[in-house]
Amino acid sequence: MYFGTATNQEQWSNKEYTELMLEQFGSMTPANVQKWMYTEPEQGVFNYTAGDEFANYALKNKKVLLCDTLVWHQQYPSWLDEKTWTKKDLLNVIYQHVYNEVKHFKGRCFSWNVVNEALNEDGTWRQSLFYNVTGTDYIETAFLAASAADPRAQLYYNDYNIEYPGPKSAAVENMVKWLRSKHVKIDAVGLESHFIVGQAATEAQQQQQMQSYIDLGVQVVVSELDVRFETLPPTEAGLAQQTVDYQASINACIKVGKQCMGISVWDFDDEYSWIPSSFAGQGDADLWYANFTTTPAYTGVVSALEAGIEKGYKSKEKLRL
Ligand code: 9MR
Repeated sequence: MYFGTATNQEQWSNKEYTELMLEQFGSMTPANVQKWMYTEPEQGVFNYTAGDEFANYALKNKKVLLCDTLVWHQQYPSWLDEKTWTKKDLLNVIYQHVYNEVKHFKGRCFSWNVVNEALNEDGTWRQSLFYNVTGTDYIETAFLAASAADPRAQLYYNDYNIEYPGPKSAAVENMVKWLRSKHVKIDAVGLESHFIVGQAATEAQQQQQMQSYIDLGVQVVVSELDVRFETLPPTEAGLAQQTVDYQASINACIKVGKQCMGISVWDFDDEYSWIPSSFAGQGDADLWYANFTTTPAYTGVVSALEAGIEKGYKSKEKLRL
């Protein structure tokens, strides 16, 4: 099992940040540099400079490299929207993009988030460029291209609000069944786990939902965990609740056993969190405050992980927290 974080190179010039990252985490996910807009800025012109820098740095520091993301309705290049595509041509473009990128990083990525966030909250398909032109064929094409390019990389479907039973998680289950029935390689579901303090899925709900995916023959990961406050500053009671909310995900992952392969937080220090720019006035979602002191949730996460290790659920390897 790994316990890791998403990060960006821009932050690595901060020594305090980088020391913590290298000391505390067992895996690294690039929060941006492997996304389509950066890796294929013009059609057929690939740029892996920043992605390579990230990958090599992570591996040099003996981190598990979790690669992110191949097909997503955000952060894709503008040329995709500037043309009117036939289904055949767009599927070909998707195949070429995924194949080229996965091949480039072959042997370095433990996993790929192949398709991100393809569903609406009610379990219907998101009306993205990809869906509008190809229907659900783009999903199959992306997974096929990824498995052809690197048969050893773990291939994930990754989404949020799929950590508990409901229409969206039911739709993910159907997607897994559909891909598996067609013998398309999909290894795990990534549960992003972007929660709000006091509104997170409970440990029991998360364990139940993880088990539902596992029962379909795939594994699970907690891929982007954070628990944000809707109003700031946090109260003492809020901090205690945030700790419980963080622990719910850790404990659920531990309880389902090896089939939950790992947990990543999406940024670990509030200074660099994505939250304030996406949710004005919200924040303090991470395990360290902006000034690099630990939050109560950090202590709670460490004790939940240690309890899991003692019970023998997890190996200590790669687990730095
Ligand atoms: O952390 C990423 C941030 O730097 C980008 O500006 C943002 C663009 O939407 O994407 C963030 O990462 C997202 C991830 O790729 C998918 N799940 C939600 C994450 C937070 O938005």
